Amino acid sequence: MVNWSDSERAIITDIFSHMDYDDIGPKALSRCLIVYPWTQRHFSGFGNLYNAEGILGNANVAAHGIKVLHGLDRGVKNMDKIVEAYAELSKLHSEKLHVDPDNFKLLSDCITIVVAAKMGHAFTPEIQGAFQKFLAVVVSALGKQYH
Ligand code: HNI
Repeated sequence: MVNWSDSERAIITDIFSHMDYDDIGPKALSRCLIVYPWTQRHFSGFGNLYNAEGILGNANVAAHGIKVLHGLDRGVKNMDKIVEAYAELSKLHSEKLHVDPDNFKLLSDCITIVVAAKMGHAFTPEIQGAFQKFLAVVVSALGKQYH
């Protein structure tokens, strides 16, 4: 089990209570698809992913980015049982979607970068540490049903 300090809990709760899902979600997913183009293979039904401009203007990518970012809410609400909270999503990504679990880390790094860009100087090392720890625990949980 992961131990969370009071300050880590407070930081995570605070970041998500101010999260602009509709802005961060699309930016993070589109960045992932542009920076790591092999991740595009899972979204062939989403329409125009031909270049960065197409990806950034793609409404399906934007909507899915919001959905994925909201997928972190269950972790925020269940910080002491994150593995259980992600069991179903892990199974879905493994058995049905066949997403390589290495890609979870890539997307989580894109989420960090976009949140950092938005927060600017307020994204202190302490906040980065708590946020990336949270994402690492979610990424690990998402990989748990792979075998
Ligand atoms: Ni992911 C569907 C959450 C990473 C490809 N994904 C979802 C859904 C959630 C979700 C929530 C919706 C499930 C449902 O409808 O029941 N995905 C997350 C989270 C992460 C993540 C929290 C990591 C932080 N997913 C990824 C990555 C890829 C990915 C890295 C591929 C590179 N996800 C998918 C695909 C779907 C999906 C594909 C189904 C899309 C659709 O609607 O067709």
